Amino acid sequence: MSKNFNFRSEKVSSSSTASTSGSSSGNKKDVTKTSSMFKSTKPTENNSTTTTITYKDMPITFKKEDVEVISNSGIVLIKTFRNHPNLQQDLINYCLSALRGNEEGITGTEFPTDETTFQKCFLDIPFEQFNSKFADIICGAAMKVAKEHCKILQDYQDDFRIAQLCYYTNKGKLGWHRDRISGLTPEEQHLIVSPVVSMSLGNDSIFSYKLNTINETTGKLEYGTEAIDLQLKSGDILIFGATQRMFYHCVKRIIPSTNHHKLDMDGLSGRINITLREGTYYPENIGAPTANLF
Ligand SMILES: O=C(O)CCC(=O)C(=O)O
Repeated sequence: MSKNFNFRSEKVSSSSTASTSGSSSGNKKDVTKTSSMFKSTKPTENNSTTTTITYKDMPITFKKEDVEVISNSGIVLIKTFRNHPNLQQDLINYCLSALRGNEEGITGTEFPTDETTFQKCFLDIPFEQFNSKFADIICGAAMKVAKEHCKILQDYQDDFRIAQLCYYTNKGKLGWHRDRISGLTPEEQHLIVSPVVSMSLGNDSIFSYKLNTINETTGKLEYGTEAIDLQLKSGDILIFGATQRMFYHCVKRIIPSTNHHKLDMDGLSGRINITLREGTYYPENIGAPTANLF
């Protein structure tokens, strides 16, 4: 068993979710714990916390109604940033700049156009190189809010090591897959638990997923079979961890002309996705896949 990652122990109980973390997050930045840019207040009337951050002198409050717990076993959708186009625009500018290789230390990649045979491009960067201000917001504040609403996410350590930036044209898709960690055995893949944070920008997409369950008799994780569609909008943050960390998911399609805030994508339309997660950074994991894998 690899000691370098966070794994679930498979106990014989449907609530067997305690971590046996083999993690060595070492000197990695734990933005959930260390960030001082966001604060929580506890309103007395409903006994739930609210978190407020300040972005460019503007307060952004994570309201309860903007947080949707899709599954208590580990999926949360945070819609707070839908109504913060300035933050979305800054994130888009950063992602396009990084994908083009215009951020220090980041090698760019090729963009799809109407003439190319591929419909998306992506690159991985080490989490430490991902813009720390955005990491504080997405992996710090939003992750903290997700944990407040979905308690199982508190059982496992966050361990962000890779930031994947992806641009999809309006024809882009991504086939069914689990977010595996390269180098782990199939048995180890099955036990990964540390959360993934995935942010959408630009046009809406139809994201589809299959919910995992824990077999009550064997205590083992079972993969879901029923596909459920979710329309992701610009600014949305989807967090999945714990029992759902390895759920099957795909991007069925991008919906053109749904960039409601008319965000400037520098001549492009389509959609950007930022995915932050545990993993091993491979510099060669960069490029423009030729197939949509559907
Ligand atoms: O674009 C998305 O919303 C999902 C991205 C994804 O699943 C991946 O990069 O593995």
